[in-house]
Amino acid sequence: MGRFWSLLFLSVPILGVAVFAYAAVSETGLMANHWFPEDISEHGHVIDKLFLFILALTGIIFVGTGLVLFVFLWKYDADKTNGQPVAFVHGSHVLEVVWSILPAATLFFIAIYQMDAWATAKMRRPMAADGKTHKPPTAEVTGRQFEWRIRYPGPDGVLGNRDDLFTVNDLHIPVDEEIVLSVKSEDVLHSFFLPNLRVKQDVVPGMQQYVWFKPLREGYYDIVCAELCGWGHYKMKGRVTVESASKFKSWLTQLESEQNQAAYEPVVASEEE
Ligand SMILES: [Cu+2]
Repeated sequence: MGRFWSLLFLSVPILGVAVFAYAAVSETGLMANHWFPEDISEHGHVIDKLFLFILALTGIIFVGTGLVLFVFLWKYDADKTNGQPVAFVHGSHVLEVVWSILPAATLFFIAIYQMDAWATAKMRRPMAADGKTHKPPTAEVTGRQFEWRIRYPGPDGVLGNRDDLFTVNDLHIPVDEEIVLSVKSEDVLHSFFLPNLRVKQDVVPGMQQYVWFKPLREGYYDIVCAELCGWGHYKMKGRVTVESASKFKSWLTQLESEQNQAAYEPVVASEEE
């Protein structure tokens, strides 16, 4: 029976690595597209590199731990007579220190190693053409249970006034341009996730966040919520349309005319009546 368990535990690292490798290389069949979604962003490769580095590091430790577990189960099989009495040990100070310092040093290394990636993704917010102020957001995205509300500045180019344009789950952005989005939440914790652009930002009510990226390929891509935010979390899905600057402009113009037609003009009672 001990042999069975040791082989079962040995299958964990083997199957684990095999499935990962198969998903990464297969282009058709069951596991196709189970690896990274297509990267269409200028800085996406930085995130992917970091991800793969951490995956390799944890993968090696995972396989090593699995193998050690197998060896011990196999060697000290209870069905076999080992002949030696069980030794009682109090533990080892040396081992405790070693297995505390090693992970701490590794984490410290990763913290230093990823500093530039973090700064590019989260701290170096793009500047406007004048070089003094931050680039204003192309649109504002507000997560709420269970949709993404999107707001564009109207013809005056300023967000937050009467001529703003609204859509739901339908974000359009121009290709080959540095895009800044302002992201917020109206109710609970959501996570604004654009898998193809390698952008993910948690949002909580009362906090204003900015994300930025540069899309390099036109097409339709997903917006998803990456934080369990309630019963309808699974359907909190929107669409990003990356299109040419001229198409984007005409889409905005069309949105504007549709919205003007639908606008409710309050009836002001005249003084004569
Ligand atoms: Cu959500």
